[in-house]
Amino acid sequence: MKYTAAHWGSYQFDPGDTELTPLDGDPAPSRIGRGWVSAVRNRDARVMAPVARRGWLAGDRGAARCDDTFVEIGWDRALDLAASELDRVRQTHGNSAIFGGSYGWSSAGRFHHAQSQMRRMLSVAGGFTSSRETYSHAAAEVLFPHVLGLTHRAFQDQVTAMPLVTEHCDVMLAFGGLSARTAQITAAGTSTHEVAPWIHALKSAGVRVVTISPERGEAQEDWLAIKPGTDTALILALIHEILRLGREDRGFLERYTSGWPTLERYVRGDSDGIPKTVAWAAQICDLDAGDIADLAEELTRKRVMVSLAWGLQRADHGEQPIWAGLALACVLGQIGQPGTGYAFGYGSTTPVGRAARLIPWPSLPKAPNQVTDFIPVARIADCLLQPGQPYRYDGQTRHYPDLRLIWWTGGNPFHHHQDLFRLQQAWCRPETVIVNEHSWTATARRADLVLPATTPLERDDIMMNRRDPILLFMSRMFDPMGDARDDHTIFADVAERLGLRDAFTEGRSTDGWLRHIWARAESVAKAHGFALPEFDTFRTEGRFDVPHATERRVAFSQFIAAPDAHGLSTESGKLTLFNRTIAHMDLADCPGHPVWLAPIEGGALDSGTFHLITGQPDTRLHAQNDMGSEAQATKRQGREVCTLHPDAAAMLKLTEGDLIKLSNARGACLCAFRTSPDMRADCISLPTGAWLDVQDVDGTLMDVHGNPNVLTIDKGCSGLSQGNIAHTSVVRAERWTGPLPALRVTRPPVIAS
Ligand SMILES: Nc1nc2c(c(=O)[nH]1)N[C@H]1C(S)=C(S)[C@@H](COP(=O)(O)OP(=O)(O)OC[C@H]3O[C@@H](n4cnc5c(=O)[nH]c(N)nc54)[C@H](O)[C@@H]3O)O[C@H]1N2
Ligand SMILES: Nc1nc2c(c(=O)[nH]1)N[C@H]1C(S)=C(S)[C@@H](COP(=O)(O)OP(=O)(O)OC[C@H]3O[C@@H](n4cnc5c(=O)[nH]c(N)nc54)[C@H](O)[C@@H]3O)O[C@H]1N2
Ligand SMILES: [Mo]
Repeated sequence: MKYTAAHWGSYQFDPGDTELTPLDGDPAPSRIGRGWVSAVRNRDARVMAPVARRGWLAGDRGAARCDDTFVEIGWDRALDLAASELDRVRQTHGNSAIFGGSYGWSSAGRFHHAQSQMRRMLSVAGGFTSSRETYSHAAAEVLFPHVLGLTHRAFQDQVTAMPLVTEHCDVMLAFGGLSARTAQITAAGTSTHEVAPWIHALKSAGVRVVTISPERGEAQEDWLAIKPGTDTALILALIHEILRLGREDRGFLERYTSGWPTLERYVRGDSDGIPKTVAWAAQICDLDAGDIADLAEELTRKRVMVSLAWGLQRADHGEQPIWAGLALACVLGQIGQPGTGYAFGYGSTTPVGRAARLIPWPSLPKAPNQVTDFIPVARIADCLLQPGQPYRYDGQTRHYPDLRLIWWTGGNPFHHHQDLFRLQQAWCRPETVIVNEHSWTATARRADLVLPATTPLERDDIMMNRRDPILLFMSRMFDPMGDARDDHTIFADVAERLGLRDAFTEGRSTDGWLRHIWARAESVAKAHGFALPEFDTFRTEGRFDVPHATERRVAFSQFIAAPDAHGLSTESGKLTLFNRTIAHMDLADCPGHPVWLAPIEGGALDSGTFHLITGQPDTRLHAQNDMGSEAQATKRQGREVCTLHPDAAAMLKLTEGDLIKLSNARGACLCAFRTSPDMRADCISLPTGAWLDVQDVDGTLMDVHGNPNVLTIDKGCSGLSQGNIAHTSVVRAERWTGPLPALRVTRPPVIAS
């Protein structure tokens, strides 16, 4: 038996197999995995050989970096060109002109992690401008250290264990729902999927899960169908109603929080003249005032977990709902008790709240980056369009660097960024774009040099995840497709051309690195009281189960038990409900306490327009595996399928088989549709990840495949975090009466050498 792993799960196979079987013992294997092999064996989707863009070879520095033809150039020339371009840019403009932020999920496996390999190489070559935070939860990453005294990662590591919620909670307020769809995923791989069974367990135990979301979500009966972007108003009204009833936990607020009096004055309306009553929130959130009041009253009598999905803060003023949610949990006073309190990210991925012991397994050692400049990750288009311009970020006024060379590995900005037509303009600015990819993604199609990488199924690696009870030796299943090479090999060969091979590889082969990482893992295991097998034994057996792997944590339990001895690393040592540091930043879009601020789009909607919800796709990880069988099987006429309410479909006069055009001032796309009563009638949900296919249709540039990021807004949440606001946008929808353009999403024109 051999094993392998992906972010969506772990698999076993026998030598010679061409299909994967989910790992024994996984109670709910992911559907995404069913499309993995077909996606990576799809020759039309794979980059088969190193290529350069024809215009770039002829000296064009960007203007036509969109729909050009590529030329096969062979590995030697490709590596020479990559190395000499890197050298030219660092000599001419300095290393800060090289952008190695390269955001993206790449693939599971400790050693062949694409970004780690690339950043190591760029670091030994003198450094690169990096990026901070993630597209997943940037607002939380910047806010939490101020208000919780913890990094987002540290807080995620102590989110209360799921079984404790089943045992001790009466009401789970699930802002953004609780979803087994998103919990298919764990960064770096997962051996099992326990969120779908957990949702069943909650129900069997009689825990009332209240889904607060524009869509009902999976199998959840209690649904408050909130208008998108208005959760903060609802939360403030719940607090207001609890105050009106006189049932706030004053003891908790005094002992464990700072700044409550300021927030209380705001909620009561003393500071701005607007009491945040249930009636006030009802019209903002489009909910029934009586339902909000009843819910508030119930919360004061029950054991409550305030749970927010990550998606809530991927929106304009995304800091506010998660900060307000913390305030609500403080008003209820149940933080630090088993199964109640405050949580962020249950179900957003598998490991949040997993009852597993944390073991800090090693990864590829970093090399020091001598360039300290960075950008907030979602500000890439602003940076390219406005070099030198100032922007606010976490209390600083910073300036965008002048980037000349972009090297992207293991990510797909033409999937993940917002307002992709704007990114396309920005993408013409750098002198050179190099992309390592195994597939012809929209980003690879917009590169000057494309270096074909292997997939995890084509190489040996190790799956070790700090929250996973199983270690796997990932064995190669197929030979590399075409001329694909491992990212490590590619970067070692580039380093060689710069005279830096040994600095990059430390003299190790791939096998030597796997053994080295395993040797470091052995020390980690020893420190945790158990022994790992010898490397060769592990390689042969393929699987190691960590002993005594269970741990049932309670978030903030130490602080609650002894607030003086275990004070938080915030400005007051307590949970901050008004924060002086943030207040002193003087940001209109993120003042010193949670506030209701209307989002940039989505107030009163004109007829024919809808809120656009662009959540994670069920059949793939972002844009990965879109060309695999599982994602393809759900498309209609080859297009991505959006969901809308039957009344909305009737209003648009849609009939079965129609396509829809979604548009706004930023762009337009075509998609198919399905109807569902489990969706607000003023919302359309179009999952992310359909490979971008921009075509000129009757004089209009549009994506013809169903990629929502041509419609989303490229703006930061606020001057605090600068996180993306993917969930905030409004679109016009109409029945498509034009021609049906043929899709052009796979290999672009390539001239053989
Ligand atoms: N509208 C909207 N947009 C969003 C979101 C949203 O909710 N709404 N969500 C955002 C979020 S949370 C995220 S995390 C981002 C995700 O955005 P990305 O992480 O950029 O998306 P992926 O498709 O996972 O891109 C990973 C790429 O790495 C490549 N890759 C995999 N393995 C390897 C390898 O070994 N070597 C090399 N060289 N390449 C490899 C894959 O082929 C793939 O193209 O999207 C964001 N975008
Ligand atoms: N299958 C699959 N799973 C994934 C991924 C994937 O690509 N595919 N990506 C992974 C990644 S990188 C991440 S970061 C996580 C993200 O995980 P999440 O952020 O939890 O997922 P989303 O689908 O973006 O949004 C969650 C829910 O929020 C709801 N929502 C949208 N707007 C609002 C609002 O204004 N108010 C409220 N109350 N609800 C709202 C949506 O309807 C959706 O049901 O998912 C991970 N899991
Ligand atoms: Mo994410």
